[in-house]
Amino acid sequence: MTLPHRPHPDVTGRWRSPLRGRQLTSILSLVLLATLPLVALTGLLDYIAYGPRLHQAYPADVGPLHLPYFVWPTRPVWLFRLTQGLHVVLGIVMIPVVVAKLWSVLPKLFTWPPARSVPHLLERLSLLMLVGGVLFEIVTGVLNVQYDYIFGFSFYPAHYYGAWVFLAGFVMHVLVSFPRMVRALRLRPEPTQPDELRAQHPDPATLSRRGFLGLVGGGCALLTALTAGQVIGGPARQLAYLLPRGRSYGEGPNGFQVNHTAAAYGVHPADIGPGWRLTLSRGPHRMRLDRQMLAALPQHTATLPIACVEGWSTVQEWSGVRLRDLAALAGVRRPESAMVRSVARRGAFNQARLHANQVRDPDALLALRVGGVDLSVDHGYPARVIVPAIPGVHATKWVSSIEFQEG
Ligand SMILES: Nc1nc2c(c(=O)[nH]1)N[C@H]1C(S)=C(S)[C@@H](COP(=O)(O)O)O[C@H]1N2
Ligand SMILES: [Mo]
Repeated sequence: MTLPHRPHPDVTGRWRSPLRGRQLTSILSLVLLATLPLVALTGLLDYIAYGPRLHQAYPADVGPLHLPYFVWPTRPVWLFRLTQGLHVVLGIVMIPVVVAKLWSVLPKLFTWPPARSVPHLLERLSLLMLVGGVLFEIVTGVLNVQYDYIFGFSFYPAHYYGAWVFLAGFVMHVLVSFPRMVRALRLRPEPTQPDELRAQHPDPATLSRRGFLGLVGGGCALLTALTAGQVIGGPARQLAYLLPRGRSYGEGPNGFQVNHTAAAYGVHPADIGPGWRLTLSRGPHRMRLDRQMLAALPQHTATLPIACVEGWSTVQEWSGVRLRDLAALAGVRRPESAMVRSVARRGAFNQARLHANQVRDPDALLALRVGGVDLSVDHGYPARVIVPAIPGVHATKWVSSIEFQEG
């Protein structure tokens, strides 16, 4: 699409950086074009992982923004760890590129007159959606990762709808600007259109374009170092200052992240003491087991990640009773879904519904132990759910009941 001839946007000549120009902007655009779709895609996949089919994704009803939902698989076991890790880490790592790109086109924000024609007005509206959307997603995403629900509104619908505003702006912007970017990267100046990003009265250079790009890349590398360890694990975890490093830890094999302790979620010692019982049910039929009875059932061990939407994950060796064995005990041969509830009195996630594949998977457990020892109270003692590739929020701790539905 060729737009009508553009007058130079900077009538005052106050933009002085000699670095600005079509080519710099295009290099940054190319990087964002290659990465932001991945951030958006992994974010949307994570929404599907939450189980919108079971009406437990937030927001639950998205009207026309309904995606082609599918049942989130349980294999590979690291799938959610990958999608969520990529979403959060890449989203944070790209912040310097987004800022640099916005800086590089800043003079255009002050273009006068604001709209010369209907196509120009549409282009500017799409830019408003794009820039507003990307900044909104960065701010809400980063705040959600760093703090505990500090918003006056719910993070999930805000971030979800914000993503669609961003995506709409992004697609329109790519359609309009792609040819321009390609031309600029081929170093073939447009004959009829001067480079409107180049300063009219540039100051002397203090930094080369290569130096500027190095600075941006260095920022990205630093952010990678400060975040990726929470997903990759190992010694790099110590460096991951920018992702919540677990607000507390336990002892021995229980010494891994806990976002929310039992105390924080209103789990009283009496709820999980010797009087604790697990209720299994199928329709009106129910049975109750104490922890000794559970421990006497066949035990299975699986090495599985627990991956939180806030970007961190950890792989542990869990053991306990297979969910499908518990279903069979409740008289359900072909479980279609299971509703898991917790004794916790507070917290947004004290229940979760599991899909048929999540109940039937041979590694899907009601875990009693981790790393060879009993779960600590903060990790969900007496029993918690662990299912391959499940979002952390559905790995319910301090389970009180499981209600199975027959297929
Ligand atoms: N009962 C209950 N279980 C829960 C939660 C909760 O809020 N209540 N939080 C979940 C979340 S968000 C994650 S990521 C995993 C691990 O959380 P943790 O770090 O608090 O142990 O447990 C899940 N289990
Ligand atoms: Mo989480």
